[in-house]
Amino acid sequence: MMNLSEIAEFVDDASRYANAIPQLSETGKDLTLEQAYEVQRLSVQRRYDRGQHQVGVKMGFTSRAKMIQMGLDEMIWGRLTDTMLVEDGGEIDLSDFVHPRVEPEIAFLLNKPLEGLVSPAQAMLAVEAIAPALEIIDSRYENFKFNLPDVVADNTSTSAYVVGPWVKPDIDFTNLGMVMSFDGRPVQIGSSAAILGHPLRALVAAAKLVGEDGGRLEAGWTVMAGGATAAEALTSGVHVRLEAQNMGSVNFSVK
Ligand code: OOG
Ligand code: MG
Repeated sequence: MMNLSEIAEFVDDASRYANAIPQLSETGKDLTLEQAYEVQRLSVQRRYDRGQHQVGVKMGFTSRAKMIQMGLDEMIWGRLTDTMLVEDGGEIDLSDFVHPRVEPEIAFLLNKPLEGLVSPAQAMLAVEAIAPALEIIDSRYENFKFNLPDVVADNTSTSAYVVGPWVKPDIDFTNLGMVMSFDGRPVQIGSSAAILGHPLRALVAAAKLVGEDGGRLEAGWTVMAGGATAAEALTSGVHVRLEAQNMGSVNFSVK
């Protein structure tokens, strides 16, 4: 049985070198959820040790569509580092990933810290801007299959994200149409309301979950609210665009 640091090295290497690994839970490495978050912390620490730094957090399983697609129904969170950010209009290389998928999200930019139990109104006061965003998830597990501790240990499949133009949060973003297209053809259509009924609830949940873990959301951080629809597999050469009503668009290409 590997200890938690060895498991952290195992999942970090899988992510670093884009190698698929068997599910921890299928190979005698059954973790509690608490141990899984510790593995995540240790594995992302390895990234910090290589010079990366944390720039935010991402929420997972905040919509029914995502829960149904992956067969899990508990909210999870992971850590974003600076090297995961892909510029709007930029390009990613499939060889850097195992089997990437993309999902439409909303990103929050914070201008003050948020910690623990906060009300939606308090959370809103910490929002500098919001933006349409695309998350590129890439489970390191074979066949993109995992249970809750597996995916938490794997930094909740986080691999890259693209953020569109930041807009002042003075628009009502409760229920805005979101259309994700591949080469101009809509592949997922949804609404920001799919994210916990209101994406702001994802920010409230992020402050709570990170607080329970002994941390807080920091000023300057980006918080990804979670996929509003199911994720779509990426293929070579595809151009991905998300158009979010009243918010603008964000896009990237796959080499
Ligand atoms: C886990 C990550 C979930 C989301 O937005 O719901 C997530 C996965 O689906 O691989 O990022
Ligand atoms: Mg996501």
